[in-house]
Formats: sequence, structure tokens, C-alpha cells
Amino acid sequence: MSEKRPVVVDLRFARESVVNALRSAFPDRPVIDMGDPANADRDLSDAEFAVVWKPDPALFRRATGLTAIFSGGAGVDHILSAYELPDLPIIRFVDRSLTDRMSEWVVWQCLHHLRNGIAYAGQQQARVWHEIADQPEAREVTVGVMGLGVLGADAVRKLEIMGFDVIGWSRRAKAINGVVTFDAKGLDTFLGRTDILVGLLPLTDDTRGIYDRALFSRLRRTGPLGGPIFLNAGRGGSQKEAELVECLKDGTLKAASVDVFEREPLDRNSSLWSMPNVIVTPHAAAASDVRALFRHVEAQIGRFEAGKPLEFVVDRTAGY
Ligand code: NDP
Ligand code: OXD
Repeated sequence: MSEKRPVVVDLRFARESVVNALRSAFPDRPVIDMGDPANADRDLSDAEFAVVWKPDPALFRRATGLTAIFSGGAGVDHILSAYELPDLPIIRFVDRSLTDRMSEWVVWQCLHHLRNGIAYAGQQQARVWHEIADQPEAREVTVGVMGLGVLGADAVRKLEIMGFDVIGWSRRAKAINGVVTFDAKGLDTFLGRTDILVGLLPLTDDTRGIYDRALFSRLRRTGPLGGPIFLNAGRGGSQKEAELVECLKDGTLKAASVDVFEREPLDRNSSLWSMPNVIVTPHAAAASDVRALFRHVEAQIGRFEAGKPLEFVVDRTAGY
């Protein structure tokens, strides 16, 4: 019998992936898998750590002996905004594969808009052979990344490799080699230089609804793409969706790629599905790999037990 106290796992991920990943995770520690109906009424008071993604709200009332809470994703708004939480460290998921996936999505979408992907897809449907004239180069296009954390910083680097002119904005000043960055006070200047705006912000009280008509109207209108383009892969709660739709209709925005929505799944009646200048992906920019998640949790528990500080701990005051 292990002397270690259990990890309780409550992840609303694909069931099979959790079950498979749990087979090899936490070899020296009991696991309580809340997806297993046999654990529905189990006493959770002995659990020491929780790994959660949108967990059952009762979990934190039942698991009264927790030492730390691990988020199943990089974002923590799913926990912070939805539950009365015990005063414990909350640890974000930070992982190379998740970061790579997000940068792939950002670079993919920026290239798609740069290279007239929407127009060419339409032409292919109509069997039209027509080369669109005046193809700008990446270096002529300024991509402005909002949020220069783990994901934003990696995306900036990879966009630069593709040749884009990249600038960034974050709450506090940042120094990133070769990239012009702006802090909270520099928002106006940042927006006025941006042709493609990339949203990689966490959802907090300060960022809720930040992407609205007023913000879109401040983007550069004279750039080589013929109008500003908006990408959001942070959180849908940061965009005012009705205003986004209106701005896409009246030309304030030329186009958008949206991975996250105010309500998910996106309502079948949302105009975003069928707008010709919009690309929708279903919160799929950077899925958490559950095996990598458990490796990260195991590593952090190891640090904790060795008396080392936990990494990637959420600042509960800032909300991310
Ligand atoms: P980090 O915490 O590492 O970075 C957050 C960045 O946002 C920081 O640069 C921070 O500024 C900045 N920021 C926060 N609040 C503000 C504000 N009010 N004004 C200006 N800048 C602000 O997060 P990650 O990069 O790891 O992840 C970002 C978000 O991406 C997650 O919170 C999650 O919501 C989303 N996400 C989406 C996924 C998807 O599949 N669509 C997958 C994974 C994550 P500072 O540097 O000054 O602290
Ligand atoms: C995350 C996400 O926060 O997938 O990791 O949205």
C-alpha cells in the first residue's frame, strides 16, 4: 500500500485519452479518476493534489485536504471564475507541445491571410484560374501580438522567422530581441501600427471584452492587406462577439480567424460560421496532450516534495 496521498483527476477531456494516459501516470501514487462512475461518491478528503479542467463544482468542497491544484490547460479562467477556491497554489500547464501547437496555429493563420487563402479557396470552389495581383511580402505586414507570455513570446519568434514585421503588447514592459514591444500604456501606438492583430491574452477582469469596436477601429487601415485582420486564440470572453461580427460586415475588419468564443461550442446560429471573411476553428489551436500534462504534474509534485518552489504558479490577484 502506497503511503502517498492520492491525486484526484477531474478532466473533461476525451475519456479514452484520460484513461489511457492514467495507465502510466503517477506510478507511485494512488489516483482517483472522477470520470470513473465508481468514484462518484468516494471520500476525497485524503486527496493531496487535484488535476482539473472545468471540474465538478463540488470537487473543491469534497477534496478538503488539497495542497495544490493543477490546471489541465494553460488558461486558468475555467477555475478562477467558476468556483470558490481554497487558498492554494494553482499551477498552469506549460508544455513545449502546447506552445508549438499554438505557434503553428498563429503562423498558419497569418500566412493564410497574407497569401489570400480565403480568396483562393473561393476561386477553387468556383473553378476560377486567376492569380491575385500585388501579393505583399511578409516583411511588409506588421503582426501585433497581444499577450507576450509563454505562448505569445514563442509565436513572435516564429512569425519573425517567416519574415513578418512583429510587434508585441503586454501588461508589463518586455524586452524581446529584435521585437518592438509596448506595455499597457502603449496600446494606441501598438494598434496604430498593426495589420494583423493576434490575441493571446488570458481572460481576466481586465481583458474581458477588450476586443471591441473601439479597439478594432484603432488598427492600421493603410497596410498592404487592404484592411486589418483579427486572430483570437486566447479566450472568447475577451471579444465582444456582436461587435466583431458588425466590424467584419462593415469593413472595420477585413477578415478574422477565431478559435475561441464567448460561448463554446459556438452556437449553430452564429453568423461567424458562414461569413465569407471568417475562419472558425473549434478551440483547437493548442489542445493539451494529456500524457504531457501528467508528466508536468508529476515533475511539479517532485519539485514540491524536494522542497523546491513550484513553477508556473498563478498570480491570483492578476488572474493569470
Ligand atoms: P501567460 O500567462 O504566459 O501570458 C499571458 C500574457 O498576457 C502576458 O504577457 C501578460 O502580460 C499578458 N496580459 C495579461 N493581462 C494583460 C492585460 N490586462 N493587459 C496586457 N497584457 C496582459 O499565458 P500563456 O501565454 O501561456 O497563455 C495565454 C492564454 O492563451 C491562456 O491564458 C489561455 O487563455 C489561452 N490558450 C488558448 C488555447 C487554445 O487552444 N485556444 C490553448 C492554450 C492557451 P505580462 O507579461 O506583463 O504578465
Ligand atoms: C488552454 C486551452 O487553456 O486549451 O490550455 O484553452
